[in-house]
Amino acid sequence: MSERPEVGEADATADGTPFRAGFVALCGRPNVGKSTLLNALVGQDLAIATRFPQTTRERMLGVWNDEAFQAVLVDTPGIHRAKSELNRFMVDEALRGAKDVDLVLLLAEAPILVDEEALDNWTPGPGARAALESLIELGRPMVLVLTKCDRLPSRDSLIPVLARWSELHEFAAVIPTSAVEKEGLEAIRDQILAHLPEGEALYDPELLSDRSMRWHAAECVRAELFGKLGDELPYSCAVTIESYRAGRSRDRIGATVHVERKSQKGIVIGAGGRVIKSIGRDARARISELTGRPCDLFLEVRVTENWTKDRKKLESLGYREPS
Ligand SMILES: Nc1nc2c(ncn2[C@@H]2O[C@H](COP(=O)(O)OP(=O)(O)OP(=O)(O)O)[C@@H](O)[C@H]2O)c(=O)[nH]1
Ligand SMILES: [Mg+2]
Repeated sequence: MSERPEVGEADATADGTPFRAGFVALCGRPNVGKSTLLNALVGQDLAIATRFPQTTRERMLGVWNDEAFQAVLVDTPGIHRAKSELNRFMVDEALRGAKDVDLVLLLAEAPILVDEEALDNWTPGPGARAALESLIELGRPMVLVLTKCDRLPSRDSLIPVLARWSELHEFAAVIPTSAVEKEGLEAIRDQILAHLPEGEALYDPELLSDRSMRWHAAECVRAELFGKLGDELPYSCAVTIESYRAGRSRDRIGATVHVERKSQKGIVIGAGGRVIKSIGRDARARISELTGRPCDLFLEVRVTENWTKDRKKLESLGYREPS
């Protein structure tokens, strides 16, 4: 979470109840749907979401302005067993994101199980339990959000799943959801409202996220790297923005894609520059979607040897703890 701004006295909402404002972290294992849910709640694609685990690397605050509250939603990286320096940074970042918040939404995928016997024997896996344990240590109220329920043949199959989860922790609520079908979002809203303290909005309601457009532009490029480069290479890629000039009618952005090894550079560029061109074209469209303005995007690929394993190099690429 970021520094909590000073809070003034709350104004009443239209129905006379006091306005509420605070922080809500979205946490859980990689790929469970945290970024997708944040986007669904705020109603805009602020956080990149891909079919690959470990897409999100840094915290991002997305501001959800409801008539009764302002919830500052904290998107976090997935909690997992980290091996590289980059992965350790990501897990630390996730736990920093959940520290001192008013509510933690613990997201977990609803298991797709068809036969009853498998359901009776089902229990959250070791990774999910470890994520839960590390969040319990932070001592914040927690709501369990079961995600991707649209994939289930029947919602009845959730009853034993909800029961197993409830044996592990006293959640304030357990909510089956589908971000894709916008199901369960109202129940999440109710829980957020119940947990936020009374107070004025913490952020300017015009502000969508706490991150600069430069940061979002780099994320847009990363999303396209995930979309266009096989299963492994995106994990070796980082993106830095070298220049961002807002012109009168269009923005002009220069970015570098960092890879870890020389052999990776050729793959990112592709024969005749085909791959990098298509990454650039689609990233540009994503950036324009966010800014509402056309832009030119110039991409360069550079080898920053073994950057995922070296704390100093990570910091130089922007992955650093807040000072
Ligand atoms: N069917 C279905 N798929 C979903 C839903 N929510 C997310 N997904 C998919 O799950 C995948 C992962 O989604 P993300 O939002 O990136 O997950 P995440 O938890 O942020 O992942 P990391 O940032 O990697 O930890 C994407 O392919 C999403 O489209 C849902 O409600 N239903
Ligand atoms: Mg994510």
